[in-house]
Amino acid sequence: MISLQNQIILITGASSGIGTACARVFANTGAKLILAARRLERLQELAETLKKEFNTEVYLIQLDVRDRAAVEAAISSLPPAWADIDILINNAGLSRGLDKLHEGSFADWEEMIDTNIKGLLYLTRYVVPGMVKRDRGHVVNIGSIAGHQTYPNGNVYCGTKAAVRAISEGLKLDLLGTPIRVTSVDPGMVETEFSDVRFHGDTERAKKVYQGVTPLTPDDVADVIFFCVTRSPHVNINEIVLMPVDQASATLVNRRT
Ligand code: NDP
Ligand code: 8X3
Repeated sequence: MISLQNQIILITGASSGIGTACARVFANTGAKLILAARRLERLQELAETLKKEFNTEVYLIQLDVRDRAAVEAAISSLPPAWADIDILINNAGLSRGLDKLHEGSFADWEEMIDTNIKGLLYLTRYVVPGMVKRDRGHVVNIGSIAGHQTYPNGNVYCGTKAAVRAISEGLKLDLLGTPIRVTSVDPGMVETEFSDVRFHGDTERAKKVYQGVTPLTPDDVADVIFFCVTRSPHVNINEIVLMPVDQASATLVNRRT
């Protein structure tokens, strides 16, 4: 297992769910964390907690990953002590709506495509050249079971996660000959704000998604990411699919109630 002491880790979507769990797991390793999301207040609260609990050095970026110029500015203006990113965790993402394709919302589609695909690409494009130059680095993309199996009404979200899977594979191919690692971590059902966001704040509907099952927790996913980034430098975990025991496929879930 390699040490993460003084490694610089950039986590997008750190204000909630899997991103926050990653920040907590890595905060306890001696790594320095760059945390990015739109909700700066949440990041500030998280940073305070991590400093208090683990004495972690944290740098915050209020960032909408859909804004290419903002991503470029954020990465190019990092102070020298923070600029040499070792690990990029492309976690920011969301689903919007659960509609038949022919009845879907253009705004929902654009938000998902701009965040899950284009945002991930922007971060990758601005961060990876530095990794290539320094001859070290690891990119972890958060995909989904939705990128392996399309489910009814999941159309565009599933399409974005299939794209993440293809992009991870493409990046791995293009980085062959460098020591940079690329991993796609693809969870099934994880209880986070994901369903609240999908259903535009309809909390009752969101709660039903997790009713009668034991879903994954964000910590379960962060644990797997920790495993991937701490393997020996010659080992690349290409892809991991993790699911709750109560889930057999994107659509087949064992509900006890
Ligand atoms: P949450 O809604 O809890 O967290 C999503 C995070 O993404 C938030 O921190 C949010 O921050 C950030 N985000 C969303 N849009 C943007 C944006 N435009 N710019 C910057 N940050 C953004 O959901 P999860 O933790 O579940 O989701 C994390 C990732 O995991 C996503 O890629 C999701 O697709 C994936 N995933 C989730 C699963 C699940 O069942 N929950 C299963 C499989 C994959 P803010 O709003 O502050 O900007
Ligand atoms: C999130 C998991 O199955 O709700 O990517 O799409 S699912």
